[in-house]
Amino acid sequence: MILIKLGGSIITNKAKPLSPRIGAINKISNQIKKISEPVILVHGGGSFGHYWSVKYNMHTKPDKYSPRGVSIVKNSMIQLDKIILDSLIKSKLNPYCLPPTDFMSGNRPITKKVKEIAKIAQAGLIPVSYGDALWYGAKKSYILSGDKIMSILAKILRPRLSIFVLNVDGLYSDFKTKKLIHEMDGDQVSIEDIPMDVTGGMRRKVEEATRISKMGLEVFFVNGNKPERITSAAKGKFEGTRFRGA
Ligand code: IP8
Repeated sequence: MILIKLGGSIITNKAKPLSPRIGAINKISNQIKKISEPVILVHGGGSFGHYWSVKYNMHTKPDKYSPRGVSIVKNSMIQLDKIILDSLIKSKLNPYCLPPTDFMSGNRPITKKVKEIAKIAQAGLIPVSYGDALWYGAKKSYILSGDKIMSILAKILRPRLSIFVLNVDGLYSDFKTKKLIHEMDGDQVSIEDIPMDVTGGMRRKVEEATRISKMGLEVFFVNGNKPERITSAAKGKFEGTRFRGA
C-alpha cells in the first residue's frame, strides 16, 4: 500500500486565494492511475484552507477559535476536495471521500476506523482525506494538517511507501542554492532553518517524514510538477529526497 500526500502548494496557487491548479491536479491523477497497488490519498489546504485559517487566526493548537472561521475553513476544504475528487473520477479512478472527522475524535485517531481505510483501499477504491479544521472538545477546535494525517495513517497502516508531493524537487540542504538532499539521514539540514507556515509548511513535512521513517517506514519527497516521478517512486526509482526507514 502507498500513502500519498498532495501538498497545498502543488494543487493550488498559494499566491492567489482560492485558486486550484487544475492542470497539475489532472496530471497527478493520471499518474496515480498507473500505480498498480492500493493507494490512499491525503491533500493539504493551500490557497483554500490555509488562506482562511490565516484570515481567522486559526492554528494547530486547540483553542476557542471563531465558529465562523471553523465553518469557513471546513467549507473551503470541501470545495478543494471536490476538485480533487472530480479530477480522480475524470481519470477513471474510484475516489472514496473521507473527511478526517470519519476517523478522528478530538485529536486522536479512531484505530478501528483507520484500519477500515486499508480495507477500502484494498477493495479498489482510493480513500481521499485532507487537512481540516476539527472539533477538539470543550468549545475548542484546531487545524489538523494533512502532514499530521500522514503520520497518523502510517503508524496504524504501515504503508510500504509514503510519498509527499511538493512544488519543489525535494528537501534542499541550502534553500538559496537549491542543493537537493537525495538521502536524508537527519544531519544535512537543521530543522530551524526550514521555512514554515500556519501548519508548519516544509518544516512540518520534514518532522512528519522523520517520524514516519523512525517507524521503520520509507518516505519520499517528490516534485509534483514532474508527476511521472510519483509513478517511478512507486516502482522503486527515486528522483527527489528519500528518508529511509530506520
Ligand atoms: O495543508 C491544513 O492542511 P495542510 C489544511 O496539509 C488547513 O497543512 C485547513 C489549513
